[in-house]
Amino acid sequence: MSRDQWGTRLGFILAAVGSAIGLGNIWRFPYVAASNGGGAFLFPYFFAIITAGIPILILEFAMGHKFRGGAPITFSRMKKQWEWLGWFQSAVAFFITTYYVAVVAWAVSYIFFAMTQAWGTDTKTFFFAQYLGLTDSPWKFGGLRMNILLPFIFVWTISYYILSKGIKGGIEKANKILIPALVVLTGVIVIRGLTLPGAIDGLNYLFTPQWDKILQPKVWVAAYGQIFFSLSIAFAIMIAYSSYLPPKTDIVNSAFITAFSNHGFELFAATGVFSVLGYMAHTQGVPVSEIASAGVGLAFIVFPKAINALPALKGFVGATFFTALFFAGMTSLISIIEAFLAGIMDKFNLPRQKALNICMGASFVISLIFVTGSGLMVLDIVDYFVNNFGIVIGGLIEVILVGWFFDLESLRKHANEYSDFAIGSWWNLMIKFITPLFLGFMTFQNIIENIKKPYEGYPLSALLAMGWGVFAACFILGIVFYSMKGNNDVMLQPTKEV
Ligand code: LEU
Repeated sequence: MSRDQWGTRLGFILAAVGSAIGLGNIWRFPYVAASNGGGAFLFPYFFAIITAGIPILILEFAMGHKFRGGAPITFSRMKKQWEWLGWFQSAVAFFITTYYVAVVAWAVSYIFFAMTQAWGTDTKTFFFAQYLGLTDSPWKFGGLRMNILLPFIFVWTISYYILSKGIKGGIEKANKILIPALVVLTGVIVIRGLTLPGAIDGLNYLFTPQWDKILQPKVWVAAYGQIFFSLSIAFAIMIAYSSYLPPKTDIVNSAFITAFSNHGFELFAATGVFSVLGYMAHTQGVPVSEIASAGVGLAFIVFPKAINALPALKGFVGATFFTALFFAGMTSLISIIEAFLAGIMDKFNLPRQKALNICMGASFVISLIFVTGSGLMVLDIVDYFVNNFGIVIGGLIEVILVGWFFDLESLRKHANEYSDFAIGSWWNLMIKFITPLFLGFMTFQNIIENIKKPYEGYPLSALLAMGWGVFAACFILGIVFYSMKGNNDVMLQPTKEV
């Protein structure tokens, strides 16, 4: 069986950018930044991009490209036992999929709500009580929410359709349409936002550093977590995507384009969001910090409120924002599914359709928990643990193994082989020393903090089951899949040289 392949390099870059740009940029970044010191967050954020984001992206592109497989097979080709890490990262991707799809589904509902501002004036009650039917404990599920189930199935169906068409005919095509559309839609929001009175207060809030915050380890872990999440690194996606590249590819350039587009877009979208928030603060005479600190609900509670406050074209601006969120989410969602799908197809030598049915079937069933009344709380816990521990620790193990127990230099040479500009030995330095040191220290601190103080005051049983439990499940799934008999030795070759 020959391996699927991207049609063009542009197609690959668009898909990688599409994976990177997602809910993380529009929905997650503003609230993570807001709850970690606003502008103060930007310093660790940029630090993490340079020391970890870009170097790891280059690393993963080089690995996937060189070893031509999803994360498990790629790691196993580097060293047999490392296959476990590939499955651990795939399991992280699997769990992210289960809640990511729910947020994309909310975005779909909100496109319609936005048209008539169906959310009314009390957008908080609307979101929590009416839409989500939120219960008072993560353990009280309260049944499936039919109103969410519909958009939820819609999102699953589109993902299934795109993925069943394969790399070139499905993922590449979808990104070629959705990414340009997303840029235009976000541009509309940014222009609208910046031309509103008070916009500058919102931007000041985002860009003014509050230096006292940056001494807290949690802010740094959040920054690393956000960079990993946002760039789709350390959880199998970029390894899988680059495994479909033709042999002669400019790895370094592709990685830089992907990272710059992602972070550029992140700040671009945040400019739009924060200027609209600034306007709202301006009309209500309250500080932006009060408005921006809404956590997960920022996009679904605060933003609708800001839409209500607009002088004109409320329906249009609102629908534009949520359509952007939907498109951004779709292109990322398909990439997370592809991440573990590739692992399953490779190892068990299954045709795409069959592997897709198994992978999506399993994630669909688990994802139903996010369509219940306690969905938001479970999501908050899973997202927090998966990001701050699952992704970050997966990334940490990756850089330590590859940096210290593998011929890192050979990967640098591989990355440079067809690249317009070559990466120097600074790259080895980042992978070998800087990233593991920083990440290791921060993660350790963060584990201690979380043991001392349970996250967000959730019941311990819920944190154990849904937070630490999911994290432990990634380890176990890693071992289980690693021990299964598969077909690791079949090196699938690309069909043609481009
Ligand atoms: N990188 C994506 C985003 O920023 C998330 C990932 C899970 C695909 O939303």
